[in-house]
Amino acid sequence: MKLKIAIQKSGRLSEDSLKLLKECGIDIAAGGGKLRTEASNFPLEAYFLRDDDIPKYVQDGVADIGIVGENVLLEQGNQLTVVQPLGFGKCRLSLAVAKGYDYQSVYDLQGKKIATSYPNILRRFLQKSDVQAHIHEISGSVEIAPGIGLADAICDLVSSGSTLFSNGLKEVEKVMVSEAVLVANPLLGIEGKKILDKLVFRINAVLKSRKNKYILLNAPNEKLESICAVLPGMKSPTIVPLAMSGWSSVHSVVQEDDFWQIIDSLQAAGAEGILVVPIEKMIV
Ligand code: PRT
Ligand code: ZN
Repeated sequence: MKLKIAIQKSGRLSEDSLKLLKECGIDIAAGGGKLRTEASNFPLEAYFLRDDDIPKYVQDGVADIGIVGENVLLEQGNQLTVVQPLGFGKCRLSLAVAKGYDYQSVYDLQGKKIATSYPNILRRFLQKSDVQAHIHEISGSVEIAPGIGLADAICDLVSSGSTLFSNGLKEVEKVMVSEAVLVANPLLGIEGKKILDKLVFRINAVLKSRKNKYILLNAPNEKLESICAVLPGMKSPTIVPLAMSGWSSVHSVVQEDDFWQIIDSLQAAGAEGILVVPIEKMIV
């Protein structure tokens, strides 16, 4: 059996989805307008689809699993299992109004016209906020709606904010945050689940490695204790003596989030010759 995965054919999630699979050691020859292709070295068959179609294909069992933005999932309301977030395709769904608009609170949207491609998510947000507004559903170029008099506000995806900025808009409410997630058909059979578990194991190893760095440094032996106090390591740091007596090399793994703070503390504790290296896979 082969597990069937639905991936966005061409768009913001395509490259990162294929890159993730490649880093999991799965070779998929995409491109050339192909709709379907098989991995050469893993029991996986990829279907290339529009992102909006992915939840339905997985729901209907045409594909077993898929990679799609949480925004699309929530908008469509499918009953899929979210297996795990994938750390890319990060964005937020936000409300925005003209820059000059004196916006105070969500109640300023009462009775206003809001253009969006996400009517269901927006409707729920407005209901929760106890605001009645007119939702005008459009499928693309939402950001131009206020400028051409089609709407007073928009509700659209934002990542860098430059689209809003260049259209004279400002972000005023964050409706949801989103990233790409791996979804699965809840009725996936035992054999399919086994392949999925294998895939998830590899994905976790890749995602963990992206969040961590391998660090090597030299230190005089009398400073080792204070240096090790800063470095957690996977179990504890590795210490190897240097050829020069009285000195050691310390190896450890640090999280990207704490990275600069740890470097500062290490230098203060007497570390020298600090090297930081990317980790390719991390199995813990
Ligand atoms: O053809 P298909 O239907 O497959 O693709 P699509 O055009 O519908 O989707 P696509 O490729 O644009 O986006 C796919 C997914 O990427 C979305 O569903 C989100 O989960 C995720 N994503 C992440 C984004 C963005 N960031 C994003 N910035 N999707 C869209 N945008 C758009 C946004 O709509 C706006 O037009 O980018 C513009 C804003 O970007 P900034 O950087 O200027 O703020
Ligand atoms: Zn789409």
